[in-house]
Amino acid sequence: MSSFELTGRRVWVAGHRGMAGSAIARRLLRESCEIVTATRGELDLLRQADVQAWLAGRRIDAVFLAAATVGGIQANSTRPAEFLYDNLVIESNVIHAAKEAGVKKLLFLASSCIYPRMAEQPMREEALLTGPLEPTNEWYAIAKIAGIKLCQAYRRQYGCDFVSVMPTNLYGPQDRYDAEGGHVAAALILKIHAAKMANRATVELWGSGAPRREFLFSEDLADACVFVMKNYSGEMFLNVGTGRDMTILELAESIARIIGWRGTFTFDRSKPDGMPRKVMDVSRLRALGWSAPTDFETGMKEAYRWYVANAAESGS
Ligand code: GFB
Repeated sequence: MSSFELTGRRVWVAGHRGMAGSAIARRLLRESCEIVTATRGELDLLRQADVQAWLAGRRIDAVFLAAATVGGIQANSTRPAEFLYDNLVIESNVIHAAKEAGVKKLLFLASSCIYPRMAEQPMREEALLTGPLEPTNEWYAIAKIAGIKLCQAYRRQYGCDFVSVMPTNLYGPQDRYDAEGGHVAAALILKIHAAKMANRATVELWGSGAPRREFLFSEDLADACVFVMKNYSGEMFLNVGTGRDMTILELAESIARIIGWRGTFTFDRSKPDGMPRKVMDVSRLRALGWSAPTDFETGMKEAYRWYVANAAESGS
């Protein structure tokens, strides 16, 4: 097993304001490294020359590339240009600039939506590019596949130690709690909390409630990213998840129980279901020695606690 020391290193978390990046920055506080961040005002990742100039002057040893334009099924399918263009440009700029600046190690966060719509479940890393993508998120998936390929290409041609991880669906602090554009877990926390506050008896779910998804706590993803950065080097990317899934209706019922709302769910079947099932085969990462420490109930209670303390009033 390869080993990369973080102690004493200068580590840039690109995307430190998002759900994954903020969790990585918090997790790195335990690593005795120097955490470097830049706000969007300080550095626009869409501008190649700015990214190169910024990295050239900073002696960064390691990069966590968590910056991306993200969102749930509706945002993905209604803003295809942004999801494709922003993500292609951000990852190209950061990966190329990291090579130019002599960054020693880079970890790129891709997404489980890169796998074909009808991939065999649980999805193994080998399923990449074996079939057509899920139409609701193919733009985002194409960009993330390109990011994985960039890491592999820079490793082959320039010897860069750049690796990729494939997180499954996430939930946790600093997600976008937005009923229209958010991921399903955040959107349901928002909608069910609002129903409880307003004493409403029903909450509408999109689609049929039957699709199956796997949910990983963002703090566990961060722990996995630090583990991979320290312990893994290779061209093959690694799935990160729990290996367990549930239906969207089961997710909604679990969140309702945690929030303490006793109503019923209705279904808006004009909204898409998306991929019928998405659950990761996590045996590669498990064999390296990492598995998700937080059970769903504990993680979701923490996500809800964060939502109530930080985002519930503004509804954003
Ligand atoms: O997280 P999500 O929006 O995207 O979940 P994906 C979508 C699933 O939840 C669909 C159902 O089956 C929806 O019909 N759903 C039910 C809802 N109610 C709601 C709701 O109120 N909001 C939302 N958003 N969904 C994601 C990609 O695909 O996969 C992400 O959008 C990322 O970009 C992630 O790649 C891994 O799971 O379908």
